Amino acid sequence: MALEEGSRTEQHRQKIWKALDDFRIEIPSWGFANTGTRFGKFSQPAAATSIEEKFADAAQVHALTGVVSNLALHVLWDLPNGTADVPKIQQLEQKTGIRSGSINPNVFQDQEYKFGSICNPSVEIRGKALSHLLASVEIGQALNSRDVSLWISDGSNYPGTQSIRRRIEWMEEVLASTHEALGPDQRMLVEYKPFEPAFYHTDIADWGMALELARRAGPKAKVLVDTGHHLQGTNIEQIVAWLLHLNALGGFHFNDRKYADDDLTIGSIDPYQVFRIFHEILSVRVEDRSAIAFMIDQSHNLKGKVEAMVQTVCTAQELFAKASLVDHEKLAELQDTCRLVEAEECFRDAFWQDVRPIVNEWREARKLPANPLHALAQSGYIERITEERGARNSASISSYA
Ligand code: LRH
Ligand code: MN
Ligand code: MN
Repeated sequence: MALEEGSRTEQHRQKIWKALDDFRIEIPSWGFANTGTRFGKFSQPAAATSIEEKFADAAQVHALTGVVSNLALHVLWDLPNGTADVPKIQQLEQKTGIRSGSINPNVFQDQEYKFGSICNPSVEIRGKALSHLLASVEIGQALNSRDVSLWISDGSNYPGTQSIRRRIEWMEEVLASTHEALGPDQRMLVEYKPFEPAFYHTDIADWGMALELARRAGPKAKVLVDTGHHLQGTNIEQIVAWLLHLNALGGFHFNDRKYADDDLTIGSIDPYQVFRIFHEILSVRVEDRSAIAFMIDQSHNLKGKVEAMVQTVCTAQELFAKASLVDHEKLAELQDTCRLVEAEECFRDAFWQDVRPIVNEWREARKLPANPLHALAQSGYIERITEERGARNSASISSYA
């Protein structure tokens, strides 16, 4: 019996180590800065106040976890001068060892986008949005970054106020022109979201619309699944299975939610859902696993930002490790013979394994701290950045007192 258990642990170890060796995750620059809700922002003394500090925080998360060598950049927030900021970013890459990850154009903040960006009835404003998308493609090329992630906030608030159909045509034109500008190794990822900031119709509201727009734009366009961008009860892993089947899955923005686009820590509300998504990915043979970008899109209004990001990465690794334990052969056999309870138990058995001791061993073998959160607390990093950034952060937030 003990022998059997020993060999099961050894099997688990092998599966988990292999899965973790392949696992990389990208973190967002905006996850380190002060962010809030539409009701206001609470300033955190340790929040990053500049692109230098965002790179420094990303490097700290990477030093502790070893799996986050890319930092996603939001053009307007991180490269306000467009391509002119590229040399500065390259210097930061050199200094920190962190590479630029996906490039995120921002066509949602400018006052001119009040009635939309790439779907705006004004041809001038659509042209302006296209120029920004093209500049983002150029930034991506200059930084050797593969993915340009497009989130289009366009939509309307009241029925009859906009032509949904004409907006589709305008959007198709802009996306085709953006696709045309992509370099040979570049991709564009189309993100969808059902509502917010628009509350009646959103121009790219779900995966069907994103998929069709990507297909029409061209072969380098794929769908980006933000796990928080679905209506309650949506079966996200089924969407993932379909996109995998169609070779149209570009990647993820991982986060968790209880109600809407809450941007909470991955797996904090429903870890089983992340497990089920990872299972879909691990159950198909893809030639190049890195073709599915794992990115985090979270903003921590209340939690410490670096702590939350380390916690995020560790949680993602744990859930990926659990998903790697599913016995695919056995599961397929049980599914094919419709042995429902046994099939479900085979699936759940992987989910309920405590993988943390093996994940910690893997970390130690890779000369990483066994407990990254504990190591962060011991490192003095948070105290140092709190002291360095505290005054800047309190000055940047006004009080209503
Ligand atoms: C929109 C979104 C999108 C943005 C990011 C900051 O809700 O998910 O990906 O670029 O948040
Ligand atoms: Mn997102
Ligand atoms: Mn979002």
